[in-house]
Amino acid sequence: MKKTAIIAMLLAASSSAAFAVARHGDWAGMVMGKEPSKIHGTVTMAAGKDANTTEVTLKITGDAASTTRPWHVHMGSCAKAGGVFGGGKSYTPLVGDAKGAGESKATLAVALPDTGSYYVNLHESATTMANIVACGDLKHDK
Ligand SMILES: [Cu+2]
Repeated sequence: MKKTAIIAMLLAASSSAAFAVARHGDWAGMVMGKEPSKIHGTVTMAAGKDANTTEVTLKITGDAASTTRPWHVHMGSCAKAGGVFGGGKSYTPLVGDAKGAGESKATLAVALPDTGSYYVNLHESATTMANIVACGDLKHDK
């Protein structure tokens, strides 16, 4: 009887530890380049440190050397584009290094959403925003 209770507690402790990496309610996705781009990456969206803020982290590799890519989380999906989420001014363009890798973070002045559809996109450049070089749908960890 007692042994069973201890085992149950240990199981509960180990499963909550596994969830510590991606918290309940977080969003995450894989970013893939559109031909001919070889971009690969990840995006995560989680509650920010301050109340009613959301922190987005974008990491990519495989881009052309030393590029600057405007990017945003948008509402919708890669297949069905929508508007920018959380205000376009919150996003600082991603500056890639000589190996085509880069990282950018954005803090949005909105609470982490619990519903909806979101995706991240990387635009070719500030002057060719209509050209999307990479995209990734975000999945909700419910
Ligand atoms: Cu965008």
